[in-house]
Amino acid sequence: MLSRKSLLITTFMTLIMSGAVQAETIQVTIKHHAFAPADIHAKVGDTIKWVNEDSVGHTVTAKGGWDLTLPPNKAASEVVKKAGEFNYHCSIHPSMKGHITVAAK
Ligand SMILES: [Cu+2]
Repeated sequence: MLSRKSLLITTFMTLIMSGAVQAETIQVTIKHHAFAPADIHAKVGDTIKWVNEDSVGHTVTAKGGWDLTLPPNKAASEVVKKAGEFNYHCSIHPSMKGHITVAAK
């Protein structure tokens, strides 16, 4: 007979395998005026979280897409909704650039 604990584990594993816990969070750190990693791969439904570790503010700006403002030592995130290739930059420091490749689910 299954114990309560193994029943819980079985339920959890089933959830994972059924895809209910499939979406991932991908973290991009902003440090020394650069996105790291600058080039990431994600799937539709994933969350991208930018963490600003600089002492100045930055933005995550994509044409026709996101425009997130990140004050010093703050984070902001966005759920990826469509597949494709996306370039983004910081509107305060245009030399800061990032790239995201999003695969369909
Ligand atoms: Cu910046």
